[in-house]
Amino acid sequence: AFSSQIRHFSSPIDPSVGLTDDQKELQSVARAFADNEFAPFMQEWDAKQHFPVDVLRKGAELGFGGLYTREDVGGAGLGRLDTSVIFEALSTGCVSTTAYISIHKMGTYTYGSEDQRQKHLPSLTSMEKFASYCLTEPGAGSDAAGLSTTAVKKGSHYVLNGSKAFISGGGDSDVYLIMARTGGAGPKGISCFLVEKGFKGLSFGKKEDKLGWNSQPTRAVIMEDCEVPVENLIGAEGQGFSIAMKGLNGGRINIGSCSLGAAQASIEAAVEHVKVRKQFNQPLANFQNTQFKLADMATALMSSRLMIRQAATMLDQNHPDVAAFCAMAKLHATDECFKICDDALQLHGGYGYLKDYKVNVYLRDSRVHRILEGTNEVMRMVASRALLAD
Ligand code: FAD
Ligand code: 2MC
Repeated sequence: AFSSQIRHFSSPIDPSVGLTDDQKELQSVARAFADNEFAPFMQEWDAKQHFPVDVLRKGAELGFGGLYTREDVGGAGLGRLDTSVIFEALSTGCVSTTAYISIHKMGTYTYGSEDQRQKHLPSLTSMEKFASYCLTEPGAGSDAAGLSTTAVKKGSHYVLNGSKAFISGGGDSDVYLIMARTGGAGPKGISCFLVEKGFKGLSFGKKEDKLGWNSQPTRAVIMEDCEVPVENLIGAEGQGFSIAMKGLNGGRINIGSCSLGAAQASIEAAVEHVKVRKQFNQPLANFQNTQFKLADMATALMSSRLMIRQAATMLDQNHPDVAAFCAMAKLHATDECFKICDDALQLHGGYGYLKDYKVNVYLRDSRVHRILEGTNEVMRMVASRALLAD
């Protein structure tokens, strides 16, 4: 499905450096889609809190709805490094919309049976239906294994009670991958369920008003004696936390990739601005502060991209330390790229603070990447535990 002209950049922040010809091709298709379908509308979607369902479906025609899902159910069958390259390119056009595609993918990511795959995945990879990933609760954010939503088996159904907080796509999605407790306290007592919109006892909270990520809705997901057929249990009872964590390793790479795209686009915007804007009778680009700032931003983008791509490769290779690699890459890339967006805004002066300019959207959208998919403090926890393990 992927075909387009390869785009040639000539710049020290060229994101195609080191990629294979196939990956460069995927990248140029994604960047063209971002330039044509996302970028012209990003600010309007942000201002109006518009969820661009039609554009997402158009992207699914190119394979974006199931990038690393197998081809038998409509996926593109790509690897995690390929996917990272695509998410980075898409994010240059709209971080928030790209990040939703990643979360949809996490909701689609299933260790389910062949029957479950064939039943649910074709309509998710085509984005005819949308998916959400539901781990966080009001009382269990960083301490995800402390979740208290319960699932009790009664005949042919599990009955779920509890609520999930901050669910991306919540209310609009058709399918909810929900972690709930079937056993005792801690991670081993958690199971994973596929809950469909319309199931009795499933409802949603109000749409949250957010600093960024405005092109996708966020709502609480509420279960009150919600009846879920036993065939919608994903994997076996007790495997839910492991399924959730494995999904998050890839999610953390994807979110880091979205930060790379925000940083790339912010640097591109800053470079353009400082060449044109004059103060003290010369372009801002003439000042050494501007030059050194841009050099530092490019260096930070490069180190972030290398870490994200290395971790994505570790994920492709199923490396035993993959959780720590993904955590360290997410920590570094999301912190550094947020700073790059902030520096780009600073180089724009007062104009950067105006919503007419895109840099403030990249800044607001990428701020939350330091919080969700595990806060950057939790990333330090994951990395240090791996370092100190016996
Ligand atoms: P808390 O856990 O209360 O943390 C508050 C602060 O305390 C943080 O700085 C944290 O790092 C720190 N802290 C906590 N414990 C420790 C510790 N032991 N040591 C040091 N510091 C600590 N979740 C989903 O399941 N699905 C989604 O689709 C989803 N989408 C989201 C979309 C948005 C826009 C947002 C904002 C959140 C989303 N989340 C989602 C939830 C997100 O994953 C959580 O917000 C995040 O994991 C942090 O949990 P918390 O908000 O409860 O913060
Ligand atoms: N990959 C694979 N396995 C993992 C893992 C990972 N990233 N993280 C933990 N595990 C395993 C761990 O190895 C252990 O397995 P075993 O018992 O076989 O040894 C099991 O899970 C339990 O782990 P811990 O003993 O470390 O459990 P603890 O409760 O102490 O800490 C912690 C777990 C803090 C790492 C986990 O709760 C966490 O990641 N919290 C952050 C939650 C989070 O990321 N939420 C994001 C929600 S989604 C979102 O924000 C979106 C926008 C979609």
